[in-house]
Amino acid sequence: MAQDNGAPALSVNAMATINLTDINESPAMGDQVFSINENVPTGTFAGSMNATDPDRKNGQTLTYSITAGNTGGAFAISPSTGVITVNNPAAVNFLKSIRSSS
Ligand SMILES: [Ca+2]
Repeated sequence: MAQDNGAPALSVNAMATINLTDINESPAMGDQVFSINENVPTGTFAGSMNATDPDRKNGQTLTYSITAGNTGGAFAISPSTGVITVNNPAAVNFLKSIRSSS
């Protein structure tokens, strides 16, 4: 409302419409710990990462990738599903892991 200071005071009412613009929000994903046996074949399921994104309802999709710690290309991740599988069985060897870390 807007009102003047005349006598009598007169006023007017109008409605304000505020449009909200949807902005891109970050996806969320928690750390995960998985356990598998050593010496398993290529393609063995090792775990699944599961990220969420508030913008998924707007048609956004998520793409998964491994960015660090994948020594020897031991694992592969499905870009579309986040499923992690064994990619290089020779790099998934318990004794070799102990040796390389000591
Ligand atoms: Ca987003």
